Amino acid sequence: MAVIETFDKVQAVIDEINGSEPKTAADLEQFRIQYLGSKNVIKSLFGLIKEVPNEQKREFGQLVNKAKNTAEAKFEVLKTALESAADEAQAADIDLSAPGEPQALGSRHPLTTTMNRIIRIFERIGFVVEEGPEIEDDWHNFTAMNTPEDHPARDMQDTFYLLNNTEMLLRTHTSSVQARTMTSQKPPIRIIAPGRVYRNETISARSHAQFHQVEGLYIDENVSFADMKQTLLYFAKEMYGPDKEIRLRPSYFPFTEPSAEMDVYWGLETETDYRITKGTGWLEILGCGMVDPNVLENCGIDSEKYTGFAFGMGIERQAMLLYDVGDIRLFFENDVRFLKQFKSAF
Ligand code: 2NM
Repeated sequence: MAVIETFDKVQAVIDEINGSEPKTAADLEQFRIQYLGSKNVIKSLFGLIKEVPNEQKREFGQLVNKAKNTAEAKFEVLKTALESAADEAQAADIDLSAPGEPQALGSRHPLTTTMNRIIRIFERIGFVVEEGPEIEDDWHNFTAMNTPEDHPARDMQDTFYLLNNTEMLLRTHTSSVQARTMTSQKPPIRIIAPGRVYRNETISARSHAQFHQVEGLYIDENVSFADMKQTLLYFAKEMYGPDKEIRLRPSYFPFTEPSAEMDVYWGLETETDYRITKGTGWLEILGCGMVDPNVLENCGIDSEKYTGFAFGMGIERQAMLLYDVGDIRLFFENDVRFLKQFKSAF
């Protein structure tokens, strides 16, 4: 082949590249295979260099490189043009005046919103949330809590033990979280422990084998029963209204001494008020007391130096009162017809 023809051949390929006008993605792919693919035309042009005299090899190489660069640049331009054409075509299909797609927003579970309300009230006066495992050991759930070996709560009838390890159980209260905190932190301790607990109960409209609790604990030097009373009065007013009154009645828990039940004055205006307060106007809300020195010592806290108060409340009962829910089982069935009635934001 004459040298001049070799140069012409390269120039012809360059002209061909410049002249080609792929219209579709398939055309563009053809173009790519032909000029940029692994067996492309330009590679074969490089092969012709052996037919070019030495003094012209440099010029020839430059021309083939030009072919290569032209192909690459053209490919990029064509690709971008095809892509934006595709975008435009798609955009033309969109009706900008059409209403938006509805986003199905879920709602929080009423037990969650009730717990969150309680948490916020205590957070505002310096309590912090602590959490712990639902599968707990006997020590954190019972022994640390001063619960005697023969206490009925320890009975298989009342507590779910793990079949393969009877040292382990489903926690019956979140006091186990308090035990974990007392053994791992130094006073002052000011915590609330919200969470799910389990008791081996027959399931009915009024009781369930799983329920939720918020417990609280405050340990420091000179914490008194009066501190407890004021803290719980503040809680009752925040939770149920600023005009609310409370009363404490003596009670018993293994982990507190003295112990009390707290009632909130609910009123006696409606028939429902009569029913839920059994005609007294007073509603039992929580249990409380001064932490028994044995509990402090069990958890490694000097009971000569520190005192504390603790309280615990069930969430389901409060949610049933707040939202007028008549059957505790509704909380655990996850029926959307029930759940979607609650649209609270927190
Ligand atoms: C209640 C009632 C009274 C309580 C006690 C403790 C701890 F860890 F300090 F011993 N935590 N929670 C307590 C006290 C719980 O629930 C009805």
